[in-house]
Amino acid sequence: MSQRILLINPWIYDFSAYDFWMKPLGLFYMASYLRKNGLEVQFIDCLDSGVTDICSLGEVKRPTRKQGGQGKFIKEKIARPEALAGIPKPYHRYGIPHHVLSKILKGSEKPRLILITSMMTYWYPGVFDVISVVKDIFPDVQVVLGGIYATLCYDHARKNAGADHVLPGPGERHISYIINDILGEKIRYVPDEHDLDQLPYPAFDLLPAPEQVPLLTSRGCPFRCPYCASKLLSNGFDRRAPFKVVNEMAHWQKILGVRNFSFYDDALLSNPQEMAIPMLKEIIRREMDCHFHCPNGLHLREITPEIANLLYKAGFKTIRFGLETTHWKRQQELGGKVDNSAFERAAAYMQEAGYSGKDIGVYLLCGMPDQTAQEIRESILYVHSRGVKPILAEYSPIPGTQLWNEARCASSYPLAEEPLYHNNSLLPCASASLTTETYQELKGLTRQF
Ligand code: B12
Repeated sequence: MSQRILLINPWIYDFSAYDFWMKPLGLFYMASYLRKNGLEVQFIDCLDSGVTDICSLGEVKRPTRKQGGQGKFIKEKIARPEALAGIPKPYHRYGIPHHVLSKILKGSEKPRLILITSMMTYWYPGVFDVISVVKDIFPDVQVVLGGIYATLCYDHARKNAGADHVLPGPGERHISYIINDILGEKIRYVPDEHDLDQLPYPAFDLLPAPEQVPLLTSRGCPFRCPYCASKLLSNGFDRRAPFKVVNEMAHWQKILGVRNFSFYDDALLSNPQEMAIPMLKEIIRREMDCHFHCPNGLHLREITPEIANLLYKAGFKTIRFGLETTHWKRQQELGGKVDNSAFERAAAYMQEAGYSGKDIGVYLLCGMPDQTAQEIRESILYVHSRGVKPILAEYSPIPGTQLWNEARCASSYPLAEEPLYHNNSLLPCASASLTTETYQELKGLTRQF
């Protein structure tokens, strides 16, 4: 048996999926802690989009990719799980073909341990399938499952995943257990999950041909939005030193030649004197010549003319703001982070800084319990009227969040029994006025921009 630890990013099984700068950042952090402890690692990316020679191993069509690290995944139509049998929409496996994973595993030496990550709670079938493939090929190698699904649906994962260990929460907490107790090795390095500047860089060198790499300037979030699971995933709000974040960008630019970076932070702009302003000034001072993408949404209340100008000059290309709704009452219910005047100011400052309206996407929640189609329509029209682009963010109910009980009552699906029903494309908590037809009409309205 080799001394290698195998890390796997599993398939996505869903009705639709698109690669918006997606990378398994948590798994790459785990890989770097294992290396710091003297262990060898191997990485298999089931979501490889065919940019590497994985494509040549199977008879797969190369998916269309866009410059900068986004694009389509390889996909194959598969049967819907029984719980979704009544949904008349095609269902797919996104990522490398099934037989390609088996082929790669069969061609690999038996690893000492296998670590698998997980993302959306409703993507668990892809995780389970990977576990069953690895168990078929390496029946006596222990499998450890972690990540977001494993944390938010711990009992479900323990009962059904087929993993030997399910470790919820930040992986930093489990490194000693993995190394001492599972591998029986002596631990040399224990990461401190709150001291982010001391953590080794995620092991992105394991990516064969990265188009982009994700960055985290912080863990956790200072806000407590009732629909969000952030505090269940990492409590508190820890930040790195802004200069060290820029050092990391320069490192990847030099080592991997990447010029595109995506931010995965929950609150990148919060308290901007502390992070955004010094970081942006440093990017500009060093003339980094990179492109930055913020698919996860920025807090528009923090936008001032100075920040808008810095974002533009630093090369922030993909701007997404979280507005949620333009209805005052719901804005208050969702924590009062933003109001329409803050949105109007931010939209104007960004356009004055040089952004065109189509560069600025504004996320609007859609399908919240009790949310009428009319509220969503008015929000879309309001965003349009300020010359920027509305984007619907379909609500996904998450166990343990403040809204969970309300979501369960509002839904006709048994959300607590079956995580597949958390799927945002089912609009599982939509009110009666948000029918499939109305939703399609609203989607069309967003595109009329
Ligand atoms: C960045 C992000 C995205 C990115 C993609 C990220 C990716 N990796 O692919 C983008 C912007 C594309 C995205 C999209 C969406 N997202 Co999102 N996203 C996040 C976010 C903010 C960060 C995830 C992350 O990478 N964190 C950083 C890494 C370091 O943390 P991590 O992966 O959790 O890893 C740690 C641990 O989990 C653990 N770990 C991880 N792997 C392993 C493995 C082992 C073996 C072990 C032991 C430990 C371990 O250790 C790691 C280090 O501590 C989370 C919220 C959050 N705070 O986590 C939401 C979150 C996951 N997203 C969510 C949602 C709702 C969505 C959308 C549906 C939003 C929408 N309405 O459109 C879409 C769906 C995308 C789709 N259908 O294609 C929900 C989850 C919903 C659910 N039911 O599961 C979350 C939790 C936010 C929320 N609302 O609460 N998202």
